Amino acid sequence: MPRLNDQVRELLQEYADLINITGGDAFRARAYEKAARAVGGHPGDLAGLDVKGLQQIPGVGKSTAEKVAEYLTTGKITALETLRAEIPSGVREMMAVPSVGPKRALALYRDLGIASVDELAEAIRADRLGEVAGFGERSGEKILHGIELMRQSGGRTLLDEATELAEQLVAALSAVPGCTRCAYAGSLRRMRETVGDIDVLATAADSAPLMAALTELPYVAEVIGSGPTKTSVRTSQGVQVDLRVVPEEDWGAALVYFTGSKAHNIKLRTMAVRAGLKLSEYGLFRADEPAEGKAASKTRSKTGSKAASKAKSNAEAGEKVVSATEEEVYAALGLPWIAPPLREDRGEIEAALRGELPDLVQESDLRGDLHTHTDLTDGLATLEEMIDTAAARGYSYYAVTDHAPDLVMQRMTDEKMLAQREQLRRLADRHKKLRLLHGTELNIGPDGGVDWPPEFLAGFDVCVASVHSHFTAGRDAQTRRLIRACENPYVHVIGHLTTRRIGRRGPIDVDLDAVFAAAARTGTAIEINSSPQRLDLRDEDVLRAKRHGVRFAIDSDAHATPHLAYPRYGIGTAQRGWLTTEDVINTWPWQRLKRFLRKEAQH
Ligand code: DGT
Ligand code: CA
Ligand code: CA
Ligand code: ZN
Repeated sequence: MPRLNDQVRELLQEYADLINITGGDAFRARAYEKAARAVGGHPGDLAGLDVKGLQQIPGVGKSTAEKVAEYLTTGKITALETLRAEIPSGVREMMAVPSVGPKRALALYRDLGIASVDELAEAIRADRLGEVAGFGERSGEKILHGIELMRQSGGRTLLDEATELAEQLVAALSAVPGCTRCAYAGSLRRMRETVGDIDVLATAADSAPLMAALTELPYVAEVIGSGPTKTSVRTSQGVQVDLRVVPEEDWGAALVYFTGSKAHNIKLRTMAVRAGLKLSEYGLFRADEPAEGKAASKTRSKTGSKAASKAKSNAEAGEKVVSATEEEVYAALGLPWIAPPLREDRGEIEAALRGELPDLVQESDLRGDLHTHTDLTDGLATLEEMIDTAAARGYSYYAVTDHAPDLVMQRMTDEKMLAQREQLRRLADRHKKLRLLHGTELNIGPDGGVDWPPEFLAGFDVCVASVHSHFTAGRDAQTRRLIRACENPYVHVIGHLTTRRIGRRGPIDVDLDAVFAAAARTGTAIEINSSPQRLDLRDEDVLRAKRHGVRFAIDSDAHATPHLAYPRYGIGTAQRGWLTTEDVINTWPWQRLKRFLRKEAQH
């Protein structure tokens, strides 16, 4: 179940979408959209607020406040229910397909009766779209591509929503009498960018109370299956949860097994077989015979008391080897414990055997954030609010990087930027322990140029530069523009390099190796944008960039104070990319970072 604020954000966004789809007042729709963002980014909990209290939130007007208050007291918004009744939910899903939008979704529904994404794909393949005005030659192709993107992430849940849900589940199940251990496993523990379902593992002598507790949670909408070892449910948000309960002595083996990945497990099992062992979710056992003997060795059922079997010789067939912790399981295979984000069979087992596992960067290693926004551009919070929140995180440095003028809708000017710098310098007195950096997020133009001339750029402490336009330029053009941005002595960090939005927009077409080589050569860091919708650069590319000697900045790209917590997700991507503190510039002490930012001195 997402945070209450996020639930309300979703509902207000849906209301805005439905106003748009039904051809309602676009101005009203925008107001609700803005309110949705305001509520989602509001640091305080909405629970218990009344209409007056809700109106105190900047961006929330009276009619929004009334609707939210109605939801808080009755669990429903009547006006939203009315619109929902008018428009099939599939039409709103169509609107979410990249390049469709509300107007086209409505036209498709009204003129062709298309009421779902599946029907839309069908109609395009049958060449029926041409009949509706406003669809050009290549629209069908583009929409199909958009549908494909949505399906690739199809049904997968973003990391922030999955993490919040999993933490609630673990807290609820840990409180059940008889539960001795509980944790989440699967792709979420490995910090994959999206998860197919959430796997929770628990230990108890009797599994029944835990299974019952799961099925009775208020946000569980459907029980898919329930038995003594496994129960699967679906939440009201449509996320599947698998709960497995094992005896306490099997915790280690079960945790390894259900954390995966499948490829990592297969490698481990092969190693176990070679060592005359057998690894399953039930534990680690001595095999009947050495692996060189029979291919498929059967496990003899365990006889005698646990104490007696433990006392028997190691050669005893079918004997359970202690597996109360993951460390014991790995140790029995001759391996050190391997951190879950590495468990993808990308060379981690070989590295472990050589004693060369990376000392992974941790969230607590981060000393600052180098990409954040305020309400001077499209952020929700003021400069003071952002800085106060950053200070509370215990950072030693913090950069404010509002958008630059070429992103025209943000209406940035030289004067505004310089005034913000003054204001930031004044705030420095209030935060003696937090070094404030004045920066900007530049726009990388189609030719690789950026917003301001060198004289103006020289006034910033740090510049992030990102692609915000010309997403469809060809591969050579994209590669050239990014290399040129790296070569700019005032550009310190390339923001969200591929510009993808998970499930919404694919990456730009670019020769990443060429850009990584340029970044390494010029001393330009590449961002791991920690927003759960982006996670850009993604894990495999981080691994590749690291081989080129690239340095990274793990940043929040915060547009509201709660977003300053996003780096926990970027850290997951960094760990999956094998990064250490040596690779990540915003784990470095200020003096070292300062040298890195004096880029021009290096050429
Ligand atoms: P997901 O849910 O698609 O994001 O990915 P996972 O990795 O969480 O996969 P899931 O939920 O199907 O299974 C959880 C873990 O259980 C998986 O990472 C490894 C283990 N597992 C499941 N099925 C198999 C299997 O057939 N063979 C092996 N070796 N392990 C399996
Ligand atoms: Ca899973
Ligand atoms: Ca699963
Ligand atoms: Zn940004």
